[in-house]
Amino acid sequence: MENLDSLKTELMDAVNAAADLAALEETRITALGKKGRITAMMKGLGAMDPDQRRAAGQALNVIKDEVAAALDARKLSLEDAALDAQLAEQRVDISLPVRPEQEGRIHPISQTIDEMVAILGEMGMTVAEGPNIEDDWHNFTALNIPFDHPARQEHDTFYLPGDVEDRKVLRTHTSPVQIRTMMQGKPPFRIIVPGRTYRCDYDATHSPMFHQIEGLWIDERTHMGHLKGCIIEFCRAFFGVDDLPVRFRPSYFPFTEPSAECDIGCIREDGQFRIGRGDDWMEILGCGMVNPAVLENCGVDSTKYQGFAFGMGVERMAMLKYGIPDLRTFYESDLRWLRHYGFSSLDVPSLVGGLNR
Ligand code: 2U9
Repeated sequence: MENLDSLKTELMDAVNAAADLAALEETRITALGKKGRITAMMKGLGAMDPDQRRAAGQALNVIKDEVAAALDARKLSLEDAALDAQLAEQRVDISLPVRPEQEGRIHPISQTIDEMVAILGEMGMTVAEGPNIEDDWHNFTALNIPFDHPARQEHDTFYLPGDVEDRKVLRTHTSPVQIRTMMQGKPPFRIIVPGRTYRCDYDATHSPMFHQIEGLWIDERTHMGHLKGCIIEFCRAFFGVDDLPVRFRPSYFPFTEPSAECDIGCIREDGQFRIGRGDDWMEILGCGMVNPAVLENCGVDSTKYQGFAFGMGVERMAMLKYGIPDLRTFYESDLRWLRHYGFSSLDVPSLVGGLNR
């Protein structure tokens, strides 16, 4: 039998001297492994007489526990040190400014949608999404758009190849998402639907792909007063003019009854206009109370539920707010244009943090 005290001292010294986890594992094997020093001594107990064996066995067990505990403690401290070293080595200097040439910009379309979502979200509306490729029923029929309506004509709408009876269409508005939401869920509905829409049109004020945002609010007692309050509040928050004049003119859409177009106050000077004052008006969106026929098409009981809807073009709203004169520049991917009109990714629009005004 080795001298137990000197064995313990030797093993403890080796544990404390282990410089890394690999060296510590070597020490563990030397002490406690199958052929380790303590294990070998345990095996040697069998050759002793019973009294010696009991005393030596107890002493060995104490040393074994102490060495095992020291190994565990050293392992933890080496792991901590390894983690500290890794963190120090991989440290990111967050105070380092972004290199100007790598700084991205938020596109004015995304910025405008984010601002609209911030305002309408604050009123309790949540964003809904749906497919860009639709069927005739969701895009037209469910919305009470008659078969002979001009919007259905080939030269206004992008149809995908296929049988005329069940051909697919690039959605001409985001309204099919409201149809899908109502068919899948239960009222009340309070949703906004931003997204891409497609119409066969191309000139300085029309693009074959453009963006819309639409809203739908359906509940048991929602009325025209709620529609007006929501739209007036939205226009004032979006343009950042607290007393912005807003008016509603009667109009017609198949999916709303009654329907209205909404204008905001502006003044035109030398071909330029300023929003918020003056005696002129500018049309910005369409709205109305959802036609009961549309609710019934979606399985919503129109004797119990009613509500309003509205829709507007995102590009048009962005052009008005940010003074962007030509629609086509939105899609040209010109980085100089984006650096001029784009927004910092760090300025996330919110009513508390502030919309860009
Ligand atoms: C459902 C019921 C009603 C959405 C509405 C308008 C009026 C409207 C145009 C504005 C400019 C589209 O981008 S634009 O050309 N939109 O005037 N949209 S009410 O009404 C709905 C939608 C879905 C189920």
